[in-house]
Order: sequence, then structure tokens, then C-alpha cells
Amino acid sequence: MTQIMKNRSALIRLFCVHLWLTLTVAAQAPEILRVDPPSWWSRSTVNPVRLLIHGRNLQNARVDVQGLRIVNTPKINERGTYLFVDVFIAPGARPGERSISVTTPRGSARAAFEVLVPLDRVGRFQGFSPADVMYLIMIDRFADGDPSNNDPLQSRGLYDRANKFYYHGGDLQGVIDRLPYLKELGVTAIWLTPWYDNYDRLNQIELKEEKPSTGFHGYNPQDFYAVEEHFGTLGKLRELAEAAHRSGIKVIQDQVMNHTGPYHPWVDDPPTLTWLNGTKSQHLKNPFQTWVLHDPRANETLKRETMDGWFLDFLPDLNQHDPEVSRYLIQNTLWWIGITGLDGIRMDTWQYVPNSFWRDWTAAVRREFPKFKVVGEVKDGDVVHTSFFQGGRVRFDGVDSGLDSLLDFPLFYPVRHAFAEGKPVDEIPKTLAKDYLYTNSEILVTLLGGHDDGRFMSEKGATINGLKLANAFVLTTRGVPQLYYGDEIAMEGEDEPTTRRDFPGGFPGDKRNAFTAAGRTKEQQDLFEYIRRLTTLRRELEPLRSGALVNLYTSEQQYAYARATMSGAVVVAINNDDKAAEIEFDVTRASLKSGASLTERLGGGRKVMVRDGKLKVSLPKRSAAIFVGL
Ligand SMILES: [Ca+2]
Ligand SMILES: [Ca+2]
Ligand SMILES: [Ca+2]
Repeated sequence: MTQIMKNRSALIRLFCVHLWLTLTVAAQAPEILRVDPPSWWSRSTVNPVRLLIHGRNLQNARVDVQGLRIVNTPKINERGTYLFVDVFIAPGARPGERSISVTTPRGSARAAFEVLVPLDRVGRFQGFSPADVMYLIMIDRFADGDPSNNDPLQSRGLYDRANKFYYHGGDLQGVIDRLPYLKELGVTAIWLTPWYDNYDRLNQIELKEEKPSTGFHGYNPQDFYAVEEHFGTLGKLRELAEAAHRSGIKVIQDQVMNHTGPYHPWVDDPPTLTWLNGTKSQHLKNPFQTWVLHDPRANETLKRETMDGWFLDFLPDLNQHDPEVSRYLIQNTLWWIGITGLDGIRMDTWQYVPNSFWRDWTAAVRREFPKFKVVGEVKDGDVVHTSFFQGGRVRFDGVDSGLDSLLDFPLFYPVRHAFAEGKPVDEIPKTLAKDYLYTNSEILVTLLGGHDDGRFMSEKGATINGLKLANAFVLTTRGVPQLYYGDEIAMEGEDEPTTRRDFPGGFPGDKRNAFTAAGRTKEQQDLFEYIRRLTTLRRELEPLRSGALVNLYTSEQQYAYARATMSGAVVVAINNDDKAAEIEFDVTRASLKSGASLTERLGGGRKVMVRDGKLKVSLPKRSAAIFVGL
């Protein structure tokens, strides 16, 4: 054969293969694998709702939803795997299941979509306030109320109570079962770690102590619209929200909008070309140079790496500048709130997501649920840094993020230093002195422990007495106090994840049950009662919830302050020293007049009198006192 003939026959062969491939693909009918969101309610502020249909062979598809109006031409990605379409739900639309059909010249496919009645607003979507006492629960590690879901994927080997990086069996039913315990402690709001479905496999990318781990903590979402099967079902979640609300306990969801889990299907097949910042093989790594985020003269490269880089180099970073991503995430947030009735959100990794997105997101949340509140995680000890992210003010970037609250990490560290390590207590008022940098310091969420830090009791120098003082401070200062599960029984754990140990009594076979007084040691019971006393005082005494914080006395190891309202004041005095102290301070700024008699309500019941505008109090070593004259 001549070279020309050889080339020609090769060309013909190539053409035949191409024709065969084209015909095969063309012959394939469309398929629908999922619809996000799977439901929406009538009379929503988001109408039409945008559906993201995931499937196969969706090229050139037409979409119909039984009884609902499609308002635009579907937008479909090149591979025919994702389709965006807007669906209008008439205000009087009949609730119930509707059939979605996708039709192409090769056939059609169907999936279900549900029109819901909006939940009654009474007792739902309540937000949180300084009147609340929040309690952080790591779902997997609190209580196992349903052993049947402990190992739902048996062949995957994700459940092992002896392995600190595996699932331990805690679940939503366990939280429901322990609501009376939380009520007894004085908790009025529970913040649950993320309940999104995480990957159903061992994580081979993030090795822990050189071994694979699981997503037991919930922060690696695989499906933004599903509940983790180790924790329960969507039905169980709604049951939990209802039961909590009946007990007077609000529910706060932990959400993640910065990234997905490492095995999310979007990594290999993104709905749009710009869905993620980078790809699995080519992306920036987050250098955590967070200071540049509030720097008007920031080095743009460093800023971009910090905003768009993959968290820990393995968590795919969502690109909220892509309007489809933004719309998807906003609807996702509204969906969780709308179908469960929850009251607040704790937003993970807030600072790595653009403020312009947050502005739109918070506005959308507020439009639909006006009383709702959001607390952002900005893990930093510097008030200059954290305060930058609070909403209520347009910043140098021209944006008001709309964020209500922040976890008060700048106050967390001084609390640990003073009350665990015994360092000077005046670091606390020195930090509070910077409150003016916040748009609203009263709504900050104060804490002495959380799931990302070692436990208070594992700090060098920590004692039960110190832990009591930390609780006395957090539960009487300004802000919304947040407790961490198990700190009320002095649980220990020096790092992450030993800080996430199982609550004793929450799991089958536990030797003792610390959810009951009989199952607690004498020391634990004493601490539990002390905290309960504090939450009771906070509930009974209005100044502790809404009073202005007035500093009255500050020395290296003593700190006294008042919470004052028009109707009265409560005085708190703390001696962090290892020896007794007597302190005298002026109380006229707290509107306490000479001759007024105050009663100590935290422990002793002793009385003190205001003389010459001053209060003189003696404090045993490492003790706190709360004086009430109401
Ligand atoms: Ca379980
Ligand atoms: Ca899962
Ligand atoms: Ca980011």
C-alpha cells in the first residue's frame, strides 16, 4: 500500500470509531440521579426556586414539573451531567409530591419533587440572644440512642469505638433522649456539629497518625442535602427539632459553605466549569495567612491563596463568586432552616469565604427568617481581626457581611490563661476593653471550651476550682455563653480528637452514667451543681442577661464587675489567687446606693452592705461570688 492509502484507511477507521461513539451516546436516554433541593415550600421569598438536576445524557433536555411553571430555558453543562432550571411555585400551590420529567430526543426520565406547606413560625426560627445558654454537642460522641445505625455500612469498617478517628455510634436519637438532662443543666440552645452526610468510606487522603480516618466530625460534606446515616434520618432530625422546641431548647445547625469533603462527586464532575477554585490536581493550598483578609493593602496573591486555597490542601474549595454556587448554597441554607424549623447557624470557616457572598447569604436568610441568628467561626485571638468580620458596618471592601455574631476566641484564650493556668486575671478586662471594635459585642458567643481545642481540664495547672471560675465568668459576663459537652463533668482530653471523647453513660456498656447524679463522682456532681446554679441565676436575674457590663475592680488576680440595668445591678467578684483576698471598690457606677444590702447568691448566702458608695468583700482563695440586691 502506498503511504497515502495507508493514511486514508487509518482515517476511515478513525471516522468509523467516531461515528460509533456518537451513535452510542446519542442513543442513550437521559437519566436523573438527584434533584437539589428535593423539596421547597410555597410562599417562600425565593421563588422561583432553582433546581440543580444531576443525571446523565441531559444535553438538549426539556424540563417539566407537574403543575408548576418552568420560568426559563434550562442551563446544561457540556457533559450533560448537570442541569439548572427555575421552577415557580404559585402561592396557593397544592402541597405534595410532583413529578419532574426531563425529555430529550432520546427519551425521558422522571424524578420526584415535593411542594411543602411552610412550617408555622411560632416557636421556630427564633434566633439566639444573651438570654440563652448554648451547649455544643459533637453528635457522634454524645449519646448513642439507636445502636441499629452504628454500623450502617458494615463492609466499610467505619465504626470502631476503640479508634478515636472512627464513628462511635452517637446519634440524633441520643440527643433527643438527653434533652431532659440538658434542660436540668439549664441549657436553652444546642449547637450540633454538622449532620450532613459525610463520605461512606475511609479517608485515605487525610491521614491521622499515619492512618486513614473517617468523617465522624461531620465537617467533610459529601451531600449537602442529606443526613449522615450514622446519625439518623431527615425524619429523625425533624423529630429532634420538634422535641427540643417542646422542651424550650433551640437548635443551632453547624454549616459548612467554604468547602466540600474530599470525595464529593463535584470534584470529578463539577456542575459548572468554575464550581470549585481549582481542581484536584491543580489548586492553591490555603497558607492560613488570615491577617491579609482584613488588610486594605493586602498582597493579592497571599489573599487569593488564603481565600481560594484548599483547606489543609485536601478540602475542595467552593467558588462562591460563581453565581450558580452562590445560589446553590443560599438555597441549601434556607432549605435546612425551612424544613426543620431550626433557630440559628454556626458557620464553619467563615473567613475563607468572600464577604460579598456573605452579604447576599445573610440578606437571604433574614428575608425569609427575620429573627434568625448566625454565629461565624473566625478562629483568632485578636479582636482587630475577628471584629472585622462582624456585620452591621460597611468595611473598606465596600461590604457589610451581615454577620450577627462571632465565637469569642479573643476572650477564650485569656479565660484559659487565667483560670486554667493561673495567669493574671486582668488579661480578661484588657481584652474586653477592645469591645468597641465590634459592631455588637453583646451578641458574641463566649466559651471556655470547644471541639477544636484541648479540654480546659487538660491545660497545665487546671483544677476543678479553676474550671468553676471560668464558668462563673462566662455565665455572667456579656455575650451568649456556650458550654462544651462534658466540661460540666470535667472531662479531659489534651488535643483534637481526645477532646471529643464519648460522654460517659451515652454508650452501650458504659460503666457509669454521668447523665444521672448517681453516675457522677462527688467532684463532678459538685461542679455540675455549680454550673446549674449559674445558669439558674442567669435565667432569674435579668441584669446577667441584658445588663451593661461595668468594670468595678481590677488587679492581677482579682476582678469585679457589675451587670447593670435601669432596674438594678448584679455584682460579680472573682478571686483567682491561691490565697484569700479582701477587696473594696466603688459601686456608684452600678447605681448601687449607700445603705443597699446585697445577698451573695452563688454559694454562701451572706449579706454585704454598700457603705460610702463602696462594697468591701472578702473572697476565699480561687472563688467567685455573685451579689444581688434586687
Ligand atoms: Ca447509634
Ligand atoms: Ca455517610
Ligand atoms: Ca474559600
